[in-house]
Amino acid sequence: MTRPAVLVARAVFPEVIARLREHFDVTDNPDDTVWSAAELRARLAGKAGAFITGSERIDAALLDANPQLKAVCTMTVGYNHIDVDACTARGVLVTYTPDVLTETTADFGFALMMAAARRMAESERFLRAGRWMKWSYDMFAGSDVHGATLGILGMGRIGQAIARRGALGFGMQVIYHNRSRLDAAVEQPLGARWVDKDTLFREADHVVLVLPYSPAAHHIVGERELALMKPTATLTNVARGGIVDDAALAKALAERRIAAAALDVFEGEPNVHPGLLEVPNVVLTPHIASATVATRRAMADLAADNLIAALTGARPPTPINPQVLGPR
Ligand code: 8YV
Repeated sequence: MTRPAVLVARAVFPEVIARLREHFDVTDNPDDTVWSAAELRARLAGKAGAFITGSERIDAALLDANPQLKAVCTMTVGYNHIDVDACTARGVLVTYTPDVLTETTADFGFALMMAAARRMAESERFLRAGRWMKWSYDMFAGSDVHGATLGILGMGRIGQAIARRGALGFGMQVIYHNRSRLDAAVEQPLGARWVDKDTLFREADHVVLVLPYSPAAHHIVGERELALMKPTATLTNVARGGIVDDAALAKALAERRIAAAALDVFEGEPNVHPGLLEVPNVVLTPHIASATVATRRAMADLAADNLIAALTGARPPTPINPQVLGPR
């Protein structure tokens, strides 16, 4: 019996490739080349399944060129790189990797927020440049994290995990904005208070963005929102590029209209807005919030579990559009 053919679009753990090879005829990408849209489309020819990351775009044109494709399994929790409606309309299953990265991503978001508040990257660059000559009372004086007001935009799984760190570990007051208010059972243990978006920007000492990207969220943080923030406040983005207007943020940082920012995601990454590279009061990391060995392995394993189930008639653990699944 011929085995289904699948494409693994980027390099992943050899153990995960080996597992996939037990079920499928696997074409992988050990050199980790980032393919153009046309290359990806061409390499998917004859493939029933695609194992992808956040760098691969799945759209209607790609699906139309590959009508044999049955499953797209991404090793990400965000899925704005996939046109899910186009997949559903063509009966293509889409799966993602929620939960396994929640705590790891929350650790990193919290660390970035602390690094911005306490000016860690800025002061490290100063020391490495050989500029540390003496102690001074106000050298790199930042703002406190403990006891401060934490403002979370997007109170999903990762937002709640960051809120837990702030409320239970650092005595922070948590305010949040979400389309819908959370149950009292979730709010109460954290002392979390729902506020409208403008109030969040006005009142928070540290704003953390954890909402999924959608066209409605494009530049949800721009010049207007930055102007609402306190001049002592910080902004951290571990969500997606495009949620923040990076040009407006670079300007606000340069003019010290907010104290500092910390960014793990960027508009048009891996390119970074040149204005952000010039300002000292921003911590910049290359989209690594979920990057621990254990978590990346759990993400890859879950994506593989999904692909194996999808193409062997079993129920995939984490589908995004389960409506395309027939009875299994
Ligand atoms: C990934 C992420 O590292 O899961 C997500 O949505 O943004 C990150 O965890 C990245 O997208 C992998 O391609």
